[in-house]
Amino acid sequence: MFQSVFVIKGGKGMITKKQLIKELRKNVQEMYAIEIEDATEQELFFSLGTTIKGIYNKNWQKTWNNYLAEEQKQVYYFSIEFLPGKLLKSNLLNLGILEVVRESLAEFSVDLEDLAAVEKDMALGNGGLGRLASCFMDAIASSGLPGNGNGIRYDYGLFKQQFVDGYQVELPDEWLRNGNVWEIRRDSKAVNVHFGGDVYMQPKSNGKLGVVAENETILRAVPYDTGMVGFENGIVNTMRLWSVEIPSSEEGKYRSIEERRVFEDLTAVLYPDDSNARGRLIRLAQEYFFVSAGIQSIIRYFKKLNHPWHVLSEKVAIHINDTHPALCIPELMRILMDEYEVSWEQAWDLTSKVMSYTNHTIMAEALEKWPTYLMKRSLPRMYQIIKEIDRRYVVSMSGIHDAALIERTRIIQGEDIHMANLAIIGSHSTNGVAKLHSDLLKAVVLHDFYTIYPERFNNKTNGIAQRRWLQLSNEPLSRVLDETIGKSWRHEPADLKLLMNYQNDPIVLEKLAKAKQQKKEELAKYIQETTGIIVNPTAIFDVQIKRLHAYKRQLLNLLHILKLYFEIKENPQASIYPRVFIFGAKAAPSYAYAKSIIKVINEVANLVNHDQTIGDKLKIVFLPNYNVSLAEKIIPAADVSEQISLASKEASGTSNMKLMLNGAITIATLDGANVEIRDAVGDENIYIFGLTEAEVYAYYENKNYSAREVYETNPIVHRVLNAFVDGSIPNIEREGQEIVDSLLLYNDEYFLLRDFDAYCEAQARLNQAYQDATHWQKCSLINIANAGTFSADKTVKQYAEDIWQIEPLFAHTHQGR
Ligand code: NBY
Repeated sequence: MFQSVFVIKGGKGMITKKQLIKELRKNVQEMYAIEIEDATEQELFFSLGTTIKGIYNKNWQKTWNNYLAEEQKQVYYFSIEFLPGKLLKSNLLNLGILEVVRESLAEFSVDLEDLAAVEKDMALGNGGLGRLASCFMDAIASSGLPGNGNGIRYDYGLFKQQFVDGYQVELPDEWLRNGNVWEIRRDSKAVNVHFGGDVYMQPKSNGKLGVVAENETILRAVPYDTGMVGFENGIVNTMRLWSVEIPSSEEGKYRSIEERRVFEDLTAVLYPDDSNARGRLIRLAQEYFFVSAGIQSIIRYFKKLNHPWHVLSEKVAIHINDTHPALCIPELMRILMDEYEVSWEQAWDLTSKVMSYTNHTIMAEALEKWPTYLMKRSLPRMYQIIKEIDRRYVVSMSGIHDAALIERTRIIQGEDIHMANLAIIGSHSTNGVAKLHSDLLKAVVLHDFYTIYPERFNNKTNGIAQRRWLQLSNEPLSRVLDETIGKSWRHEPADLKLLMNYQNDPIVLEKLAKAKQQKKEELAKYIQETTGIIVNPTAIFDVQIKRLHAYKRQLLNLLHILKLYFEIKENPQASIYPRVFIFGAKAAPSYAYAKSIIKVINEVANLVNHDQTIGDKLKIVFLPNYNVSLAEKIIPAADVSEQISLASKEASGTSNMKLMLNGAITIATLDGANVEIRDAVGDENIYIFGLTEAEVYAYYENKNYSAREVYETNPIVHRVLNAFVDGSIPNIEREGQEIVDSLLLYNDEYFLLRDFDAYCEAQARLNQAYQDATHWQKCSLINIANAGTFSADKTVKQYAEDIWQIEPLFAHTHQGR
């Protein structure tokens, strides 16, 4: 029975150069009726992708057959966003054939890097939340864990960003235009999803009450599967993304093209908002669509195993990534009750055992609420079940907890359905994404629930896939690590710790500096090619990359830059080490204030970069269209990592971990995972500044912050703010005023002015420290050495043990790697 698992092999030696070229040649011939030598890059990329897929398909089948044969418990990670980026090199690395393929292509004078660049980023996510889901997919497969992704195959991913006159312009992301070589469409696994209509109860022939639905709109959910290749372990898991189609039986039912369009376009675009939960009908329909399709396919799988229902929670775990998939809870209830006549009590018991939920934010505007009328109208059966969950919740808590507490925690309040409340009540686990964040959930945001269900709350600090964020994106550093500490870190990120033994070794420090320099030169070249700006590659590369949001305080960074600018102008002799400030950030298209900040950064860049008196001392580069692929270029070249959100607002952050792993030194507030980074590297190896979370809350409590007072009493703040409205910065009449108003008129919601001096002071220390190259390099080494603790492999193992109760495939067969 365990036989087949032994056949699974991964890693080096999987295929020889000769075999690979033979396969590739065959594919080019079959797909395009030409020879490798005559193929365009595009054709070659697709043929190579097909070849690679052919290599892992057997393992994909075997992995699946083993899960089936062993009936292993599986986790299904439901996420409305996945952000894998490009897959070619990641698949090659994980299959252990990166070098073989590189060398094979070289025989035809083809550079693997050029081919890899042909692939379009798969950008079906906004930012941290979506990228985390993809790091987890990589880590789950690489840890040999039985886990699958479930999401939406958007026709258009996150918009492409361009700057026109310094303004953000959004263009559609046509990532599927040339086809997607990695996906497999599975018509045989398509399911129907029902919307709207009238739902009521009626006695069935067996006398029991049954649910009858009339006038529903029925849509077809077609799955497209992508293999998630584990790192040198022969495992290939599945990310299943659903696409909408109109079933042929329904064709005639639409009254108008407009009406049809709404449904046809259900999976057309990703909502580009990473912070505001907007109550849009289509968004709700998207949520239900992938939830219902996913749960149906899970139940179909479970039925195959032929077990009684009470075994469900021993075979299946369902993870709800933020509240967007929270309808998993009523949908599983519906299927169990309506389709299989399971009692409410048993269905509820199973549902809460199966479900778990991660919260990614404390920002009130991001907490999802749906108007009851919308739920009632578009998903009437969901509404009925949610109402009943809510009713039973209130009844079960009465007499145990006081009425006010129950009112504050129930699901339906006034005209709204609170999705986080549904997710917490209907699951057995709620976790935050960094220690501080999880503590704040317990103490503040979800405190009421914590008093009711203390045992459900736990922390799972985020992690990153070091395969993509170090092995793939930073080959020079990876080589230095191999030479210095051996290669075990490639499988076991914790082994990066071995580097600590070399913190005083001048040769190693020198090698690390060289590796960094190489990546800085590559980035400098890219900057010149894409923006025309010439930067000095020996300057400090100071990086802030993340979505544009007021709480992340890109504006604080800009205030400091302006301070430096004025200082240099006044005193060209000032001892400021040359610095390049690099930004990458998209603003939600509807987020006007964030867009104003982009405009202002671009105008300041324009002013400073063209100022002859400044020269090389200060350059500002806002790279357009920040995405996974651009992150892979920027992060390895960074000297400084800006993590300057207002304490308590950033749930975790993950770019902080990626930058640290690549030897950047962090300047940060004690927010999110920055706190744990500080604990890992020690106070001497990070620049911490600003209000703590407790001080921020004290201000809220005492309501005694006055931004205007800072402005009136701090001459530098005065000077810098005036520049926004006195014409010193050209072309920002409207935006400059808007920003000054937000700071002075509306009292600076995110305490930029309060933290300004502390930030500048930390920046000055950093500037000083950089000039002692050995000291800086040692600090950088210590950051790299301690970054292993933020590995996604470690994080998903914690989820697997504490929340999902799943085991690696190899644990079952007692087969080590
Ligand atoms: O999740 C991010 C957090 O801001 C970041 O601190 C954390 O590291 C990361 C992973 O845990 N949250 C995030 O990316 N959120 C979204 O993208 C998002 C998207 C949509 C909506 C809300 C948030 N929405 O309301 O529709």
